[in-house]
Amino acid sequence: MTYPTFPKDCTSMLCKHLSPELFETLKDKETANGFTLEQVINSGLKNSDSEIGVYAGDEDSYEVFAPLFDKVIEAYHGFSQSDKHHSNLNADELKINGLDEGYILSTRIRVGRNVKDMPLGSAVSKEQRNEIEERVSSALNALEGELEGEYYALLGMSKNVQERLIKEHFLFKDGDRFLEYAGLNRDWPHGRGIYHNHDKTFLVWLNEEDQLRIISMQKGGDVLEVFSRLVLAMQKIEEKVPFAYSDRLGYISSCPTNLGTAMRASVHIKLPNLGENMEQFKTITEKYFLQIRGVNGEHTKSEEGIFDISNLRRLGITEVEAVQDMIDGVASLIEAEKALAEVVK
Ligand code: ADP
Ligand code: DAR
Repeated sequence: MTYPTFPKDCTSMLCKHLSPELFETLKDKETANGFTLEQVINSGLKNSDSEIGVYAGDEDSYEVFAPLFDKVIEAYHGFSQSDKHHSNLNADELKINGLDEGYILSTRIRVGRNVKDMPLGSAVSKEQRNEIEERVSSALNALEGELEGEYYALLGMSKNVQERLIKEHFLFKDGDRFLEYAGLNRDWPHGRGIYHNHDKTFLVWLNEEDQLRIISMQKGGDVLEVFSRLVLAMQKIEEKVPFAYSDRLGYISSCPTNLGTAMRASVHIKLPNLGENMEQFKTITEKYFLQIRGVNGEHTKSEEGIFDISNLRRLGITEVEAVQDMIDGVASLIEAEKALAEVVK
C-alpha cells in the first residue's frame, strides 16, 4: 500500500493525523487478528466526507495503531495518552434541571458494547458473528420484569416491519456507507437483529456498528427514568455476557468516538428559532460539548425544527458526567430558544 492521496478539501481526522511519516511507520503492521492499517483507514479513504475516518478491528488495534488512534482520541475526546477512564453509574448524582417537556419530544440513552475475546465487527468472521448473536440473544431472552421482551433477527424480517421500526427510530438503518467500507456490513443481514421489551422503551441492536447497542428510550424528558433503566439493563446483560474493556480506554468500540462510556444521551427537541440562528446554536453546543444530529440520526437533517442533541464526549468522563453534559447543554438551548421566541413575537 502506498501513501494515499487525500482530497484537498478533506477535513477528516484521518487526513489530518496520518502523515506520510506515520504511514511509513504503520503500513506493514497488523494486529493479532491480522487487521491491517489499510483496513483501519479504508472507510475514511472511500468516504472523503468522513469526520473521523478510522475504525478498529479488535482491541489490539488500539495498541498496534496507537500512534494514529491516540491522535484521533485526543482530538475527539480531549483524552491524552496519560489519562485513564473511570465509570460512574450512580443516577443519584445526576443534577436534573427540570427539562421543559414542552420542548423535549423524547429522550434516548444508548451504550455500545463488544463481546470480550472476540474481534470487533470489522474483523469478526461470519461464524463468530453468528455465535455472538446466539449467545447475546439467549441472554436477552432470559431478561425479566420491565426488560422482558423478544429478539427479532433481521434475516427473515419483512421489509415493511424493518422500514416501520427504522421510521419509528427503533431500528438501525442498513447500507450505511461508512460502515460498509469499514467491513462492518459483511454477510448482511446474517447475525443482525433487534431485541425489545413490550413497550419498546428498552432495545438492543445486535451486530451493527458495535456488537451490542443497549438502548433505553421514551417520549418526554424524564432523563432519570431513561438512565436508570439503561443502567439496570447494562448490569443485567454484563452478568451473562462479558464485554471488551480496557483500564485506559474503558469499553472498547469499533469507532474511537465511542470508547470509554460508549454512551450517547440524546433528546429530540423542537428549536425552530435557534434553527434559524445556527451561529448562536453552535456557540452553545460547543460550550457544553454537545453534538447536533438530524431527526433520523447521524448524517441526517433536522425536520420541522426538531433536532437530535446529545453529548459529544464519551471517554475520560463518567456516564453521569456524559448525561450531565447533555442535561446542562439542553437546558441552556431551551433558555436561548425561549429568549428568541420572545424577540420574534
Ligand atoms: P446512535 O445513537 O446509535 O449513534 P443514530 O444517531 O443513527 O445512532 O440514531 C439511531 C436512531 O435513534 C435514529 O433513528 C435516531 O433518530 C434515533 N434517536 C436518537 N436519539 C433519539 C431520541 N432522543 N428520541 C428518539 N429517537 C432518537
Ligand atoms: N461517519 C463516520 C463515523 C463518525 C462517528 N460516528 C459513528 N461512529 N457512528 C465518520 O468518520 O464520519
